[in-house]
Amino acid sequence: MTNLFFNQREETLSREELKTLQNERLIRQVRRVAARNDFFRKSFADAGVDVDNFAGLADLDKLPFMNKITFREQYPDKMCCVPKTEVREMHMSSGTSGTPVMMLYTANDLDQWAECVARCLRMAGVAEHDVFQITPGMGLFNGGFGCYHGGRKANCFVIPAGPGNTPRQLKLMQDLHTNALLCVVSYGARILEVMQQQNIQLPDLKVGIFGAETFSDAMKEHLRKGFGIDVFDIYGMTETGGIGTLGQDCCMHDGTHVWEDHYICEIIDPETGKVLSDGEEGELVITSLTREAIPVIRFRTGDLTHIHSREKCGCGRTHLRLAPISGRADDMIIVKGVNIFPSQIEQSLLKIPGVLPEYIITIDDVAGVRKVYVQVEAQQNVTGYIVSRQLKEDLGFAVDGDVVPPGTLTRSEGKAKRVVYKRDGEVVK
Ligand code: DLL
Repeated sequence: MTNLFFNQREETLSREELKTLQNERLIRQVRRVAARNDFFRKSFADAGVDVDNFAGLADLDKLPFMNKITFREQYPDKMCCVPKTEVREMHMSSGTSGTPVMMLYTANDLDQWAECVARCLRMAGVAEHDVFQITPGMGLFNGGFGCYHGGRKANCFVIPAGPGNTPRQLKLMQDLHTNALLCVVSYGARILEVMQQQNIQLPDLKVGIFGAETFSDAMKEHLRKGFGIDVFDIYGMTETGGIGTLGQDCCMHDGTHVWEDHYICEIIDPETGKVLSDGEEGELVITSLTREAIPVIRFRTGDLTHIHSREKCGCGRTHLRLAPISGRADDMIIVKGVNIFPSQIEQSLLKIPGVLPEYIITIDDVAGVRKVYVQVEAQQNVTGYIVSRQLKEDLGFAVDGDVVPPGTLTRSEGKAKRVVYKRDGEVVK
């Protein structure tokens, strides 16, 4: 267990200091975006916000929400709050509707991003000069470049491997003595699988940092045991500036520390928009305090979680901790009145000895009746009956389980698509 800091002073500010800083920065940000951008000015005016007399944290709940649709409507740069000459980089997520979400960065935004990622690296025990292998794509997806900027800032030796070619990935890890590996969760599972098949030893690997997908405890355990390393859960999204901007868990593994000097977290009831108390599960809403080009003000992330603690952590950090993301509001599957998330199915499957973390969930509405079918890879000792029984026990309704041999399902190098929706047997989304 190694607990390092990248910016000890900021990471350990007292709650009072954090609150004062957030208040000042929030007032400045609200005034700045209203002065510089028509979209923000109009949306504040429509909500009746008096920007000149905006009181900061006390008035936070008066500000209107924004969401992914806002980004799509304002594509590509209608929310930009700086002159074009100040924009240095862009990233974008393709999303599901086909209209991309675009994020622009000034030089200061890139530096802020790098700082957030560098804090995450140190928090995971990645020291200066450690060898840091980056497997998310080095392109429009924020995952690759965010690690690159952060790894440079943290003075690591960076390997910008990008995704795919798993045997070469493992060879690089052996030849260059990789100490820390960062992957989209499902690609981490793929690297582990090939490592085990080829009986490769990685004695220098000490840390694995994974994210971009819901990350069940069972999957964390699978990667921790399989690689024999400490496993961390890194969080962030295109709209807040990318990977690591919303923090990560520390060596105590007791929640995700969100960098509160840069972001305000609220949890709301996704139905009513009401702000919930700590501990209550709801949708995470984020306000970015220091981003210049495209800040978010009360951005509804769609991610479901709760505030786990605002107490000082055993690692010394004071920034609040979120529970791991349980799912996205739009990923929730309702079957016979029961709400479940794909991560619960994963958690249940991985309890069965011999099951591999490769599965497809099919939701088929047959003549108006919803049926759930799970296909999972497993060793010979596991049968469809065993899978169905475990799922029934954990989820409370009947699920058709089907076991296929290891290596049957297509492996993912980026975010895995694990749920298929059908209507009367035809794929719908
Ligand atoms: O996925 C950023 C990222 C890259 C994070 C690599 C971690 C590692 P987007 O493509 O914009 O950005 O997707 C953001 O992914 O709203 C969550 O639903 C999900 N997500 C990201 N990290 C986690 C995590 C990147 N640690 C969306 N746990 C978010 C659960 C996550 N879900």
